[in-house]
Amino acid sequence: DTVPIPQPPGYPLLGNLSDIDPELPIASLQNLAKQYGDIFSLTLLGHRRIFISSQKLVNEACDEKRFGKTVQAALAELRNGIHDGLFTAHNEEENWEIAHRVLVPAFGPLNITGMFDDMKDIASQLVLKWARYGPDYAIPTTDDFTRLTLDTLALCAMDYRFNSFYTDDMHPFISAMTGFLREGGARARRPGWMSAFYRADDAQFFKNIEYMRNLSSDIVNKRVENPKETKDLLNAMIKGRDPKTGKALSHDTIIDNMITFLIAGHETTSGMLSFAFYYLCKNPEAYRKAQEEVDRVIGEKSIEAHHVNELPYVTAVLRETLRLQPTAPATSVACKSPDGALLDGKYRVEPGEPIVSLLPQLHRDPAVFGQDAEDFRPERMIDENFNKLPPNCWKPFGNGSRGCIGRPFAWQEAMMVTAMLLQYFNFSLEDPSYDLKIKATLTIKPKDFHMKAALREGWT
Ligand code: MNH
Repeated sequence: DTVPIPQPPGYPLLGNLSDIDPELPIASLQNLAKQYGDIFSLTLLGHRRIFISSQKLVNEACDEKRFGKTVQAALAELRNGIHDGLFTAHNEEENWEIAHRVLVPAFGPLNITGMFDDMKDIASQLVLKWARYGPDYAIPTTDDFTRLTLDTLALCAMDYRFNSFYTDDMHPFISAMTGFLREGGARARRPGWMSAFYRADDAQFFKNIEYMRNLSSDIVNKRVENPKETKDLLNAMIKGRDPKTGKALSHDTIIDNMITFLIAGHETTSGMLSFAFYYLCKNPEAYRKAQEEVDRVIGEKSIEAHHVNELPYVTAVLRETLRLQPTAPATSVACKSPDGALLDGKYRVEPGEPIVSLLPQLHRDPAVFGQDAEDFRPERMIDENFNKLPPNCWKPFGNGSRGCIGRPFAWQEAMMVTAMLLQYFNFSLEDPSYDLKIKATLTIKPKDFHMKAALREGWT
């Protein structure tokens, strides 16, 4: 027997549009989950969407034999600029398979370790900036971490320097990309008939795409004409051949994926670092343990790649940060069978209907994380506890074959930066009464979060 999926009452034409705060959609959805339970549906722009948020249901939706990624809403709009690049490709698209097989080794441990020195180069620029500005400077935490993650990606992906720490204005590529992402989200929220009123925004959207693609195209051409022996992702894409078909990536596919890495990799990683430092500042005991570990393992030496694997408590801090604040807060799948599916044996889902996993709610499932699920407690993420968690209860990097290919990249970068910062500075909240506020675009990050950084003794 089937049971109807709970749905809040809506309005004709508008459906449930008014249930969603356009400034913070994820918070609205979390509130609906608290009210309606671990499965509910909404009608948005004429289509039904299903939202799930318990380990039990998400675990079922992670079965790749029955369900697969669907490219919806803002992600679908981004296809105007990055087409069938890895992140925005539909499951059946051949270019996804080819690029996936070519790029998996490039994101493997060996290659990522090879990028350590470039990552450290950019991280050192951040350390220098904060050291020079001094202990009273109100650090614009998220902006500076975004400078860091963008510059790191550009350097490691294509040996290009944005030099964000040396200029007041962001590089024009960055404003084009930010505009592209912002407008992609806005387009996804307005009904098609409204587009007539948005001609100027449309024009800007496509101008931004053109700018990003032209700059990327120049970089690719320059590399093809002047080959260079580096281990960056661009070389992997130019030289790589698909082991199965022998095919190379086309010029356009290389551009799609180069822009994809910058988009998929910068805000997610910068948000993770920002939230991690927020939680450390708010939880002195966790802060003390993390810093003690860094002092014991690295001391006053200069950090090296192997250190990243020798810091279990810092690892747990980042895992716990992504549990409470998964910076890519939702992923969506649809069922593969043309007959539809029954979720939990009773909720009927039609073919193609998006089933969205609400990660911040999943990560607070009381059946898995208990009554203190809201608390920041890295201890629960230490390997011996982490490995005992039930399957698919912690999904900040997505699922299966469509999970994050950049995970080892992001992890090495964030571990290294966190360790270095704890090594050099003592941090505190700029405003001790600050409580977390969240800003949402495609990703989430802290809003108006400032901290102070005092150089530790020995470095001055
Ligand atoms: Mn990443 C896919 C989260 C860092 C490149 N990433 C995903 C997905 C999540 C995700 C979730 C699955 C999306 C979906 O199901 O629709 N990614 C993160 C987080 C971080 C992150 C939380 C950092 C923290 N990602 C990075 C970095 C890069 C990157 C860094 C690149 C260098 N991510 C990708 C790409 C995909 C992806 C590419 C798409 C993979 C695929 O579908 O083949």
